[in-house]
Amino acid sequence: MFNRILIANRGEIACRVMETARDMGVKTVAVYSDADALSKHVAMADEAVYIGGSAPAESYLKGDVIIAAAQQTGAQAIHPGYGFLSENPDFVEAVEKAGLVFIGPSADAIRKMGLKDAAKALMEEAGVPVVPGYHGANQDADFLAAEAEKIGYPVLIKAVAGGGGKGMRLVEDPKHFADALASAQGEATTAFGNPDVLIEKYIQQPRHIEVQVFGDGTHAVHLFERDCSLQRRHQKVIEEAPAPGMTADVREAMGMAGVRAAEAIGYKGAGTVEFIVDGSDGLRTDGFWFMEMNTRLQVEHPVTEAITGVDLVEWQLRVAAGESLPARQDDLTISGHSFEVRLYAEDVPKGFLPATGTLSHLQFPHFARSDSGVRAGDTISPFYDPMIAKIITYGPTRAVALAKMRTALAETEVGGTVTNLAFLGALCAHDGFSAGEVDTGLIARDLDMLVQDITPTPAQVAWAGMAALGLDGAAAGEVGFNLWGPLARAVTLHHEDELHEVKVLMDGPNAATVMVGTTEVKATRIAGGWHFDGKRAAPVAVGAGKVSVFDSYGLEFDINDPLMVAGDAAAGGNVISAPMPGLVKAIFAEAGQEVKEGDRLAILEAMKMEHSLLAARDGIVAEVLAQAGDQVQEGAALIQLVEEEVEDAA
Ligand code: MV4
Repeated sequence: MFNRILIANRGEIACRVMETARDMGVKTVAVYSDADALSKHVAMADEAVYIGGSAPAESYLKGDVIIAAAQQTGAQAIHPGYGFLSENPDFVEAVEKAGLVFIGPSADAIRKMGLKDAAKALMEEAGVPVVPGYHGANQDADFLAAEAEKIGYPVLIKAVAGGGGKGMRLVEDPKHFADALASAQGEATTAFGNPDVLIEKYIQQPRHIEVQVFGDGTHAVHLFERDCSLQRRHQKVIEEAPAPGMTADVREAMGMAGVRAAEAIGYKGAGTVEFIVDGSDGLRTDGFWFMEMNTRLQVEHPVTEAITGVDLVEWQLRVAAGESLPARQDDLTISGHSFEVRLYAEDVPKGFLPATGTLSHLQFPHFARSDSGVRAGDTISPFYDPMIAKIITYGPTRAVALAKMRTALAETEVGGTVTNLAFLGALCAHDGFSAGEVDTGLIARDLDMLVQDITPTPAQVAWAGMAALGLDGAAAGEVGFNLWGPLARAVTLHHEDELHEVKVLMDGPNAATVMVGTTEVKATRIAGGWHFDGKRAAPVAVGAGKVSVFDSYGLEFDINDPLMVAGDAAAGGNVISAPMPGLVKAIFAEAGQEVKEGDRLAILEAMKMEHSLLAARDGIVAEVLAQAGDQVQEGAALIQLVEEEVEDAA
């Protein structure tokens, strides 16, 4: 076994790998970027090496810098995690050339699965079912149209270099084929620099079922299937194992197809063979087809671990260190059922917009596995995937595992950012999903029902207001006698574009009258804890200008700080500041320049989007305080305007 490995990744997967390495007595080396200097994966590692700037291209994608870090710390092997360099064959070759072990497949195996058309041809040869279609070299439009006729409509045009649905076109009628082909080729050229496409029979009501495989470079075993049909725009939301409705013979057929796929390319390590499955009429041994192979450990591997009892990272380390496969196929069995949800910092009602924030509070469920790369106090930055945690439950049956997930989600508390918790809760309570009716269209079909704008109740707003004012002290006397009396205290809270005016009048140490707008709410303290309508108030957390009430899967309020508002008003729009942390992409102003209200003065890139920053008034630029390429914090002043004379200034 290795003495020391380097983990070329960050976040939850870096932490996940380190946990197993630690259990196996293997020392760990973390690498980190500027944004991650204080992060959990750095704290967990035995040592950590700084590798560059926050943008992935400046750090986690720098293969040469990472290899140098491994050599400098005496690491013998590199675990790539998922994403970043995990499926980059050039990186694998560079690692091996440096005399290190890549914990994963060979460069050759990765390349063989990299191009969809070549991979499909190879799989067909290996006896793995592939979707009926054309995946050859002839890209002539008339030829492809003739192939589409042979396959039979509806057909799907896919980019050979594609993935995640990019460059994909559904054609239901031959008269639309030529246009769809041209548009798919155009998108493929822009996205991948390769216009080539393949044509497939379109599978109606598809399910996504994947087989976990594990190879030693020659032989492979499978660790059964996962169902990842619950997706939104090709992003997995909930995964489970085993697949609902799976039968012994379909499982055997899919498992063996996965093994043939892995052995055909001499696969070493953990991999996943994805199948598209016709879900229109139960599962059939002739109703699944190879889609692609992911040549890495996947995000959703914990559900397989739960039902097989195998630690897949332990297997990865053992096989990479030269041991033979830890189990034979006949030794592997499954029992029970497992679910995984992906908890994200995102604004679901705003179209699942990625969110950022400092986690003022973080509590994971007591009776579930939580894989996370963040702790309370950590920041979800705009540079990386905003996943907060994966929550995994296990039970003897699907119904029990799902009920445990509902409880686990209700127990989860995240303060300091909005999350998709309520969305996950709604999914886990969805009747069709509960009944095991999973398909890739479920979320889109029922989106309105799953995404509900949560309107906080007056009691919840009152409680948030009390917390914002520091009047939520649990112990009697904490509030202080000076605070209760005839004087009302007021605060304004924002929740999803709604403003809430809250006035709190302390009627005594154990009673308060709270006005939420024009609604009166009574709060009483019983045995030290505040109650509304006889019900104990939910936990709250206050921090960084926000109040989080851990009720209804978490309500996030922004505190409208009267000092800040006063400051803004006094500034009279003198300063253009960053509304969130991000990267300055461009500045369109220079000192002395005249600007008009609404002029675009800068572009800030944050949360995978560009935000235009506009002049709040007419004026003259006094000073430019940032330049393109700067990483800035929330609130950082970027452009200063010349002070305006304020008429009513004292
Ligand atoms: C398909 C399909 C139907 N028929 N291929 C979407 C992403 C890419 N990896 C494959 N995808 C699909 N390929 C044929 N021949 C439907 C999809 C598809 C899908 C597949 C898996 C999981 C979610 C999906 C959502 C929409 C479409």
